[in-house]
Amino acid sequence: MFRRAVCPGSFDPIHNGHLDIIERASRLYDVVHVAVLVNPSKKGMFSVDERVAMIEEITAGYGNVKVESHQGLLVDYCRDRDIPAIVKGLRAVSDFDYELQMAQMNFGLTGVETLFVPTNPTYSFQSSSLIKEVAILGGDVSHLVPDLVLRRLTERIAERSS
Ligand code: COD
Repeated sequence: MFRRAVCPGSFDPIHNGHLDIIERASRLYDVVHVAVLVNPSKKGMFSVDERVAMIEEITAGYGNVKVESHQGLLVDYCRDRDIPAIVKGLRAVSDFDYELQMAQMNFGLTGVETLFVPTNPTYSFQSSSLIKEVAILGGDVSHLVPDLVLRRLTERIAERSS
């Protein structure tokens, strides 16, 4: 039986901190699902399809990563695909309270486990929202995101300002 896990998130857009967790999960599990969760009340910088396409291209070399979007509860995504584990990166104590609540809620709903991976300190300050803010205001984010994401971010910001 394949050992499966899911790395869920908004990934708007994916950055090097996310990628570090996905790569580490891909060494621990036979198949890693990356689930781009749709939040209908939140308009992102990138559409969900654009996020999925970027992550697919960036993770293609890992060989065991499957990228999909999902609208609804994460536990339903896991149940429909027989995924017993959710892998999350923990950046700091400030992440812990909310992540613990979600882990306990998800376990209570269907028994799915959550495993926390301590973030690599190199990436612990990274978040998609800060990266977008810095990029929009003209700062250099080239060391924080994969090259493909940097190109798409630059294009999107140029489109919006034209
Ligand atoms: N380094 C390492 N890991 C990181 C970093 C970093 N710098 N930043 C983020 N991460 C990891 C974290 O594990 C994070 O959870 C994940 O990457 C995704 O990050 P984001 O910012 O893209 O995504 P979030 O935090 O918006 O994702 C929240 C979810 C979409 C996972 C959550 O809201 C959810 O499960 N929604 C589905 C609906 C649902 O089931 N709700 C009930 C929850 S109990």
